[in-house]
Amino acid sequence: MSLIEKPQSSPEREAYYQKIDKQNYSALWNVLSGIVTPTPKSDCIPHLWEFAPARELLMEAGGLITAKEAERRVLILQNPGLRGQSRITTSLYAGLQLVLPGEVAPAHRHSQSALRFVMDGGGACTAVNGERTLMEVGDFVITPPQAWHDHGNDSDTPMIWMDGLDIPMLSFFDASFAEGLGEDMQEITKPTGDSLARYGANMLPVDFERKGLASPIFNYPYARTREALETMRRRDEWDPCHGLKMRYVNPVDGGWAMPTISPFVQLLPKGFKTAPYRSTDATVFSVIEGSGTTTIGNTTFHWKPKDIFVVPSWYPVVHEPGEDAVLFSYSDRVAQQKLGIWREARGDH
Ligand code: 1HN
Repeated sequence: MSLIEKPQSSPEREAYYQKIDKQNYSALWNVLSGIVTPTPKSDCIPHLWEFAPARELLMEAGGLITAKEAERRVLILQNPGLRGQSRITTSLYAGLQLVLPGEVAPAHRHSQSALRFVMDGGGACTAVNGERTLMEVGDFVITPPQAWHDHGNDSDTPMIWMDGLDIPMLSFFDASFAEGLGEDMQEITKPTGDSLARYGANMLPVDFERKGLASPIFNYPYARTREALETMRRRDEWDPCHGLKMRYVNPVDGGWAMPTISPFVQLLPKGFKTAPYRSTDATVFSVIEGSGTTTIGNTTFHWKPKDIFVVPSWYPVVHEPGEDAVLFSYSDRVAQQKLGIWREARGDH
């Protein structure tokens, strides 16, 4: 038996395989090398989506269907190696959502976790669990599993954000539940800014009891994030593979902000070239500021603000910003870590 080579065929063996197939068996020795591989093998391939053409296509959709009729007016980012599967990596979904001025995306809830990463426009709102938040470019917003959520745009500009969901993960586990509220908007029971004040100011209510695994903060505003990065950079401690990379946390326990998706933000200063890095969590990147290149395996992608690119599991990655750059990213690292399977390698091995 070999992990790498498939045994040779013979007429007797083929007859045997046909016989066992009829009884719902198959021979492990014929498939072993394909299912237990020496290193990760994925149909997910590296790819970059430029923002400008995506925005044009979204605006065209804006003339074809309302947010309400569509439920969510979203263009799914299809990984070219996983077409037709509504996924950007094997375990994660990504889409670009447009909400036009005056529109609402009606209230619903589902077992999938969602993140929003705001890309274009400003001043649209999302409501989660009875609280509304204004969304600005660069904000990272969470919709926890089974939380009622609806979106509205009272501003005078179209608003576009990236949605990141764990849809493929939940479908792998056959654990999808979803329902509509039957109303456009849920009832608002809390003042805007309540959760950020209550849970995001280095304090917690004295008798706080957690509900669920997601962070009780649901908007991590970019203004705060950016200021923190700018203050930290003065110490000039750069990780060779990541520059200055932070993870968004749940203040309740210091763990990840979401139960199934790991969100990150990193600053890469001008002139910095990262050392090769790979990890088993395929990662979706969205450029917030700056331009540069990222080499994923043998392919080099040129990026600028609002572009999105995907790094599959175990591909070596090298970032080379042409100017100070800030990248948002998300992956399934938290899920892999909970299962004890996450792995990384630094440098050229
Ligand atoms: C969803 O609820 C949203 O709330 C966006 O904005 C995209 C894709 C699939 C399933 C639910 C949203 C979604 C989604």
